[in-house]
Amino acid sequence: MLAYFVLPSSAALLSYTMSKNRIGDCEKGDTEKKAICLVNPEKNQVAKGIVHFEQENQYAKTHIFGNFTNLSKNHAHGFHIHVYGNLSKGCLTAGPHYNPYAKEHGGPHSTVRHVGDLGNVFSDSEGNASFDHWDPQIALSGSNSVIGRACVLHKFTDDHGCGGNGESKKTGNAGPRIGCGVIGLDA
Ligand SMILES: [Cu+2]
Ligand SMILES: [Zn+2]
Repeated sequence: MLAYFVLPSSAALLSYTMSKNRIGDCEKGDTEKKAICLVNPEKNQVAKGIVHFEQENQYAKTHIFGNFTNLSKNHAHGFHIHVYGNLSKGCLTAGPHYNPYAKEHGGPHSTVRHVGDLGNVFSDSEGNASFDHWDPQIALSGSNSVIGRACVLHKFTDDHGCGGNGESKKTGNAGPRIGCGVIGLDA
């Protein structure tokens, strides 16, 4: 008699727990996701790059790494994720920095930042650069997903919001957009 009352309720609890955290036998979001952004030069510009994104699950930091060529020599170029993947009028139609929480602009390690703030890409004496960063805010699924948005490379250096003017808190004074691409899913 006791078992009759206990069993259904534990079964209900178990099924509740399972439906909350699981889809079938799989934990929600436990599959690794990968994405790629081919950075192509804006009109009359030459900078290019390839950037990879890898996230083990939706709660993990996203590994963002890649290479750039034809940059200004020995220079820091601002690099961000902008909100739209629309490049119909070049990098301009990618819109502002991806900022789902309506915060001020910052650097990749700032507490207050746009989700899309990736800081700078640092070039060597030949204008080549590699980029390698683990990001706690950028995601490849869920509400902060950057899939279908754009990665944008700038002419000037991102001041991480420390430039002491209004533009610094919006764009980091990174200046014109010299290259961009859409972030798409990768195998
Ligand atoms: Cu930007
Ligand atoms: Zn920003």
